[in-house]
Amino acid sequence: MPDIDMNRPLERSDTFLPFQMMHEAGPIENVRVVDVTRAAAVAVKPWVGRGLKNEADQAAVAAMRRMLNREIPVRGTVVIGEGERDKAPMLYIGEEVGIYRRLTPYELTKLELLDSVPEGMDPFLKLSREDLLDLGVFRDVRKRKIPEERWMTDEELRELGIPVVDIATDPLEGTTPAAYNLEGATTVMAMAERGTVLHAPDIYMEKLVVGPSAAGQVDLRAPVKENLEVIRRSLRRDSVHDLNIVVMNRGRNKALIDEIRSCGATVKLIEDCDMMRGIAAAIRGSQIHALFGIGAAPEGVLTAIAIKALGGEIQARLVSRNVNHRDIAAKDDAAEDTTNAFAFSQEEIARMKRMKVPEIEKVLEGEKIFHTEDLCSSKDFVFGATGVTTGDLLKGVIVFQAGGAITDSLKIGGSGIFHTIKTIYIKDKKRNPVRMPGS
Ligand code: VTB
Repeated sequence: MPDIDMNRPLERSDTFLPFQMMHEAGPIENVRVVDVTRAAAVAVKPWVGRGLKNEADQAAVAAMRRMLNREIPVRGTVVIGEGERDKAPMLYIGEEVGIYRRLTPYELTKLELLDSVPEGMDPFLKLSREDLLDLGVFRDVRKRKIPEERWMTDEELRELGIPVVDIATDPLEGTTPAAYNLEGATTVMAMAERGTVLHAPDIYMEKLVVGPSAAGQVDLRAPVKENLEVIRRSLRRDSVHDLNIVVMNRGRNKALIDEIRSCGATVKLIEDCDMMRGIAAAIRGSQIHALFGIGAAPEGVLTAIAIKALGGEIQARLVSRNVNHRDIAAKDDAAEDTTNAFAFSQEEIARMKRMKVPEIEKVLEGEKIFHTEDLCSSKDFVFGATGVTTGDLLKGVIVFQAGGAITDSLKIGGSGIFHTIKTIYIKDKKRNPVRMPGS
């Protein structure tokens, strides 16, 4: 920190900072992603602790999609989402969302049946009322395609200042903690420039995540001991014993956990949600100094987007789903994982190819290391998250009997500005006046 002389006269540059903050955030960073994650978190709340994972997840997905399509002025394509179209009805990979999405004929039909076609549909939809009627009355309308030239192109939208984005989302990160009312369930959404986010299939990913001070100095291929030493030095700890490293409690990470412990560092074992814990590694005061080990790949890409905004680093390798996914303590035979992490099934290879994962040959050899920039190369981007149940970074949703809720969210983006957003909504302020959080 430079010394500030409080007695010197004010200069022009003193008032510059607030303007700089406003202008550094690009149009994508300014998209209201937290409105989307907040809606999802509040929608999940009634399902917390009910033991119903899918219902909790579906509540988040439906709320997100509705909010995106009604309120968020972008044209977005889901690149990391609920899965492939045939498996997921909503927020599937490839689905277009946002106010400026290209509506499906089915959606148009519904509009037509419910109402007259809203005038406001132009200027992004170049369809006449006759076109719509044409489409609308046929029963097989779902299969019909509206010719490309009828839609505003991405370029035309950009010229109007409308963001055209890739969307990465984990509508409910931690369906298990949500269903069992355990720590750390979160709703998550990120947006970046079109074509800048790795389309990661839903397989596993070996991750090494560190904060800004150790960024650029760790190496996923180096011995654990060396990486721990780099992290110790960068955080100015006297000893490796002061480091708290997060690893998922799974048989596939057993050897790694033993090694970290034998180097003297503490391991924080987690059952779920390695995304927010990875992000916490780049936030001082979170008591988390790094994340190591194998978790899921889509979550790894979302981690990368947030880590990039925070100036940290992630290094990652894609890993087959065949590795051990059981808790270390769950069964004795779960303890050892002798599977080759890179023995991908034919189906996994086909999926990677379909999703255009780069340098597949190297991936198959376990030699392809994805760095932060390989996972997200966008300059203008945004990441938002809202707590469902309380975790390391965010408090869970609180709902009032009298109607209303308190939510806790964070938002970060390309400019590096970090927003913590506490939202209090109360319907009946007579019975339930607004209070300072924590009082
Ligand atoms: C991981 C982790 C996620 O689910 O994917 C985990 O990255 C599932 O791992 O954050 P297993 O297949 O070993 O059970 C989460 O914890 C939550 O979605």
